[in-house]
Amino acid sequence: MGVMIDGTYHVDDPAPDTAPGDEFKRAASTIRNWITPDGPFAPEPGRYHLYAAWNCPWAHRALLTRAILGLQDAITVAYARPRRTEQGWVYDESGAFSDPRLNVTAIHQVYARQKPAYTGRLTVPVLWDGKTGQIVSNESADIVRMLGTFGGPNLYPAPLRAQIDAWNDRIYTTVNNGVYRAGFARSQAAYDTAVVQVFDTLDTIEATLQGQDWLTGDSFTEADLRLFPTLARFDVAYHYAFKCNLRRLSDYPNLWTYARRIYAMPGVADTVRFDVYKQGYFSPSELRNPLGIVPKGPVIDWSL
Ligand SMILES: N[C@@H](CCC(=O)N[C@@H](CS)C(=O)NCC(=O)O)C(=O)O
Repeated sequence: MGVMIDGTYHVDDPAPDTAPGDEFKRAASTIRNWITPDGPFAPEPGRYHLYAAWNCPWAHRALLTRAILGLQDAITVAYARPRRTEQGWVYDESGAFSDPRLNVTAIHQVYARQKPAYTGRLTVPVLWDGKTGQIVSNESADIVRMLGTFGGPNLYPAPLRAQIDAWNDRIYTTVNNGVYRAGFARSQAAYDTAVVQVFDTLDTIEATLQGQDWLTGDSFTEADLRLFPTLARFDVAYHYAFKCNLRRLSDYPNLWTYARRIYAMPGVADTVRFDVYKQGYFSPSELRNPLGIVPKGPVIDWSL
């Protein structure tokens, strides 16, 4: 996977993703403009374009927000191919994995248009502005929040914000990124720490969902939205590919019902591609899956 330095793409990545203690460390996003009613980035239908990949859980946050807020016609999407190449996330010239707006063949081509010249990782999701030709944001948490300015149900209502923030913090560290800290750990100790945290939080959520439908009580919020991408990938990918195998999602009665309740919400199933998750997470990797063989199972029924 490459990086960009001063607007130029470099195939070799000089900065490893590990911190002291052999723990996986995710780089911070750096393009963080905001959509606001009075501009310069105003919420106008048809103006913005989302660079996504079906298998990326951070892109999934943005796809879910688009679906749940009913913004499918307002925001266009380009889905990258499931497996990265030495060009990073790539797009075909046509078909299901092509870019209908700029017709780029790699995400680095979008970052290369940025002014001032971009330096950093070439990640998805990217929310791109067709009017200025610039990236609005490459931070999924911000994209989720700012798509709320287009209308639709409020997923971050003021009275619940403290609760949502607390869930988001814990779920980001120990679950959304926790599964990566387990799967990408470079030592037994780093893996042990991460995997225990994943299941501690899932156990807490299982207890919380005893007698209530959503994390904060009666209504679906951003906290539920941000948990779902990890749940959707759990049994098909993280359980095996990232060794998060103390339990399966489907072993938790409340969590499993909850995950299927979200899957049954209008538009949500259209954001999920279990086949692509397997292709992506079982990509050839010298450290984890040298031959890139994709397992056949598991067979899971997501209907309620
Ligand atoms: N902070 C970013 C993280 C996004 C991210 O790490 N995306 C991964 C794919 S799941 C990526 O594109 N990685 C490419 C790279 O780091 O080179 C966000 O949440 O938007």
